[in-house]
Amino acid sequence: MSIKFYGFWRSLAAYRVRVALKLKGLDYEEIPVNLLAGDQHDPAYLKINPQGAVPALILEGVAQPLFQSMAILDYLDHAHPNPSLMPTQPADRARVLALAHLCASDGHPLVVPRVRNYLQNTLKLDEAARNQWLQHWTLQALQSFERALTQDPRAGRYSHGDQITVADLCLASQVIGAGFFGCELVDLPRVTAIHQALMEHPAFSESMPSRQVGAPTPTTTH
Ligand SMILES: N[C@@H](CCC(=O)N[C@@H](CS)C(=O)NCC(=O)O)C(=O)O
Repeated sequence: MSIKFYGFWRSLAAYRVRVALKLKGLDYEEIPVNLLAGDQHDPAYLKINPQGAVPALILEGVAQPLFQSMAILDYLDHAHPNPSLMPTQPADRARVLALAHLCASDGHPLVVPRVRNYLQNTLKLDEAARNQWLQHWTLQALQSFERALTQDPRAGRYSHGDQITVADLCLASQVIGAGFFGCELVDLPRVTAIHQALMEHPAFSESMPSRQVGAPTPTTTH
């Protein structure tokens, strides 16, 4: 089955999908959409993802492209159930989705390029104020995640026991964002420990932005 994965090296939402594709052992071709150059607004790309964002997936045998990372993860988990990225019990599923959405629905949307551009170009916030915004909302999601981990005995080596779930994909992407925006991860021991455990898995480490096509070399700033 051929899979075309529209991503971008530094996209946090694309990272989640890249990790899932690797965890499930699926071969894919990654097609970079340069978000810094505005390629997401190209009319041809808008036919693939009407939102003008990455990720998007085109699958052989599936009539329309898939978009929105959480929807893509849900598709992949149903179409390729091994290994599963969700627990089976309803209450456990609700917990995992709650953790995932802390990052994917509440933290991440506040720092995407279109929001950063609006802060800069429309609201005319200077760089210091923009950075304060990015750090504040990125850290707030991680602090909520930390509290949720601390308050629930179901956390384990990973966010939900010893099974890698969508909560972990979202957590890892949020921690990457924290790195991009210069957040200091203090007082987040559970988040930090789980992130370290995830990075020991090749699907997570090989998906890192710095290892993708288009990423700046270590001597270049971004
Ligand atoms: N909720 C969407 C977010 C998609 C999204 O905003 N992706 C960012 C990169 S992480 C993007 O492509 N942004 C383009 C822009 O803001 O112009 C998802 O999870 O797929």
